[in-house]
Amino acid sequence: MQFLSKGVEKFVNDSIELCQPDKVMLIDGSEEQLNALRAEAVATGEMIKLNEELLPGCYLHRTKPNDVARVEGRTFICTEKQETAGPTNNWMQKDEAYKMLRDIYRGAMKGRTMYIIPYSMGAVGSPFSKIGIELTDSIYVVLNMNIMTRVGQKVLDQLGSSDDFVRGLHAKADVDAEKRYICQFPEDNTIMSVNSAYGGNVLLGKKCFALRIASYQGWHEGWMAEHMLILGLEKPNGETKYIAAAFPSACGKTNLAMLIPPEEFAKRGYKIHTVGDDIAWIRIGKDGRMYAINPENGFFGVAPGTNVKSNPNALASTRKNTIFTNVCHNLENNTVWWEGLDKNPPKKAIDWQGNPWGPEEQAAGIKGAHPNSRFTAPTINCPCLSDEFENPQGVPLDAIVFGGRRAKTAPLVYEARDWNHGVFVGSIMASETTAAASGAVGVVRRDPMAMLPFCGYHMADYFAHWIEMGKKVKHQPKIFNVNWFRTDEEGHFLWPGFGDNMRVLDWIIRRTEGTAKAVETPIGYVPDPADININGLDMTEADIANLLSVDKELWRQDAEGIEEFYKKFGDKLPKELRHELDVLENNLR
Ligand code: GTP
Ligand code: SPV
Ligand code: MN
Repeated sequence: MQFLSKGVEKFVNDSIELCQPDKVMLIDGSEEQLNALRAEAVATGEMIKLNEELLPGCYLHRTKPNDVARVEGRTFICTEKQETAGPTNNWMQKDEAYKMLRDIYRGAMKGRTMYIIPYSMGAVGSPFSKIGIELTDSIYVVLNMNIMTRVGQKVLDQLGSSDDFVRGLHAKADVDAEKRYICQFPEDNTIMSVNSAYGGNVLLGKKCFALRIASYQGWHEGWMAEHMLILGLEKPNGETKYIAAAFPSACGKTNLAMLIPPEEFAKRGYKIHTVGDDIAWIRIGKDGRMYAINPENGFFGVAPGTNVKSNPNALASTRKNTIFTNVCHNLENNTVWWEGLDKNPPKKAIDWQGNPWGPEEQAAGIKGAHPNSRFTAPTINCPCLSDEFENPQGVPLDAIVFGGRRAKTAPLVYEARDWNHGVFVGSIMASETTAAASGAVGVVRRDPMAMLPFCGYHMADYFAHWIEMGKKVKHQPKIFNVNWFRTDEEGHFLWPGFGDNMRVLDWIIRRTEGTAKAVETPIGYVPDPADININGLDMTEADIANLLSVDKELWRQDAEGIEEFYKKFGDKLPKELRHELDVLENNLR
């Protein structure tokens, strides 16, 4: 095949020779072509067309039960030297990885069609944006990429004869979990994903490119790729402040990004505008502030727990032109259902594994939807999408927020003393694992900046890059840490969360403006309990004080865990972070 870009031409032709597809199809982005693919996927049973009246343009897809989440154990950073990937990544020597992978890809598309997907991360032509070419043998991937990114001929036109694009080769092969590999080659702008057909493993623009490859690019080019939502908080005076927040997978980014303020705030005119729910690319603007774009064009959101109360905006986003993956198929009206959607589970349904499902199965504790089942919804469906979503320059950040799932230790919110302390706060993040990745759920692990599974290079270099960026930026965003997940002795959440998180955002914004009070503690500034607005909440100031308490003994234990974690990085750990840990230990003495 011929392309204006000789790099694209070589990549496509080499891949055709390796994978030996029967047919090759260039995805031009036209509705005719996409409709034909939808019809084909329905005809082969790959996707199920849902009720056109209730869910227009929506489809259901089930992946194999062994292929329902990211696979961190089989995800590799492949570089010349191990030092580049660092101690927190699985590593393979890149030439050895290419050799091993070529054997798996050889002939893998025989009898299948290879689709060529030109896509742009970020608005086509924005100075922030980057282009990728994904080759895949999966219509599901084509249709998801068409929602999650900007796809088609317009992207090739933008690329022109340039070779500056990220190569992504995906083959379902036999969906053999033993031969599954998600390999990133950051030195070569290349991704190879094989033997999976599930979301984060195969929608290569998302975690593989926009975080693993892009974080490495950002390190070299002076910008940052982060696992962050971006939201605009509009105040009654019409001014909008922007916040980016990093929480690990399935820890509340989509929910916070689409938050609906409680009555107490709504009646005064506060509004939240969604810019992004998962990924932020951050650059320093000419005015010395940090600017962020959301490089994606859709939401790949967790379905279970999404309902009219918890996240009406997310639910509304899924009512048309959405692809559902591994949710429960409601046969009563050919729609979808998942745990936590409503108290009305279908009597006649098919579960995420393709088995009949109804009241009996439910009573037996069998789930209708997989805990990591997802919706792929276009951003334009979101009722609270920010007017700035397409702004090629991004939005200026006033605050950066870190957070995780901690039953104890971390208070509801605290503020870092300065930028370097904020980098420290991000670097020591810990959170309970979730169903978003295969493996045990509920185990506390260190997940710095929510990037442990997504940083494409040595984590100590990544920390150093954060510190460097702080030096370069004239107006540093303030840095905070939040924890919506503190529990009592019986394991009940102490904080109502969801819309009420607005009360914490309000304090954060007032801190950036210098109008809210705080108390100094060994770990940083926490609010004066009286400064968290609890009007309309069934809570007392004493409850808030409890949520904000800093238990020195628990923090001493945490500091020991941080010492252990930091040991991994040896001499490469930036001295600024070593200093912050010394300060913390001293404060706790
Ligand atoms: P990824 O898409 O995997 O990156 O996840 P995410 O960070 O966007 O998480 P999401 O918003 O989808 O939330 C994941 C789970 O956390 C859902 O089951 C939510 O119901 C739950 N959750 C979100 N916000 C809150 C909160 O404020 N409090 C409590 N208790 N649960 C929450
Ligand atoms: C996450 O796991 O953080 C996700 C879903 O956003 S996935 O695309 O599978 O990575
Ligand atoms: Mn995510």
